Parts: sequence; C-alpha cells; structure tokens
Amino acid sequence: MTERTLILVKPDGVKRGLSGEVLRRIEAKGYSLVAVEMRTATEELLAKHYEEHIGKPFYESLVEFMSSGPSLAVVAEGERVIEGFRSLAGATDPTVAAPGTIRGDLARQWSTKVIQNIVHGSDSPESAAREIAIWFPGLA
Ligand code: IDP
Ligand code: MG
Repeated sequence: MTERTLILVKPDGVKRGLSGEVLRRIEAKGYSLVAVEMRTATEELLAKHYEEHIGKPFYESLVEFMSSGPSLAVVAEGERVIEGFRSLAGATDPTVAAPGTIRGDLARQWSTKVIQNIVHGSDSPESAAREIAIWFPGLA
C-alpha cells in the first residue's frame, strides 16, 4: 500500500548543510516528495511530536536541540516508505548505525546530553498520520 511518512532533517543536519544529501537519498531510493518546508520547531510543537519521550532523562536536552535552529520537514510517499525510510536512516545511535545509512555515514556522537543523528522518520502508520497532522495540518 502506498503510504506517507514524516521525515525531519534535524537542526544538526541543516546546520551541517546535509539537507540536500538527505533529500537526494530519499529521491534516489525512489520515494516522492509531497511537501518540503524549513521550520523552526517550538517547544509546544515538540511536546506533541515527542509525546512518548516526555519525562525521560534526555527529554529537555532533546527539546533544546530540536528547537536550536531550523529543521527541514518533509512528507515522502511510496510503497512501504515508513519502514523504508527508517532503514535508510539507520539505528538511533549514530556511533553504531550501519555504514551506508544516513546516520551511519553522516553522524557521530558529539556529547552525552542528546543524540544528534541528522534525521527523524515516523516509526509506524499511526505515528506517521499523527506527525504529518502536527507538522502539515493542511495535508492530513
Ligand atoms: P528514533 O529517532 O530512532 O525513532 P527515539 O527512541 O524515538 O529514536 O528517540 C527520539 C530521539 O531522541 C532520537 O532520535 C535522539 O535524537 C534522541 N534520543 C533517543 N534516545 C536518547 C538517549 O538515550 N539519550 C539522548 N538522546 C536520545
Ligand atoms: Mg522515534
């Protein structure tokens, strides 16, 4: 089934000039871009986006990092794109993310406060619908 997913090039990726590289990998894989917009996330938006992480030890640092500058918000579409983009992104911890993945090739550990790993990708159809509605209310 054709589905849509919410992808973010996080502030570390945008600052390092890797937005184009992430878009290139999405398109090279064969997925299409439905929406692309530069956006600086507010604390309120992040509380919705990262609802499941509220109260965790890294939550405050995560919000500080994610609101530190613009992210590139992307909706991509394709057959099994939710699972497919998670695979392109690689494991959460960039130190051990497999080479060939976005995180494995382009990210590393910078500090122990928060993991900076270039991209976010929705992890299920339910998350994708929820996150697309948060970032692109007009598309939902
Ligand atoms: P995901 O982005 O691979 O889905 P999640 O577990 O949903 O990973 O965590 C959301 C984001 O929070 C991660 O991408 C990373 O930036 C940060 N994060 C996750 N776990 C930790 C941690 O243990 N310490 C610091 N930051 C973390
Ligand atoms: Mg997640």
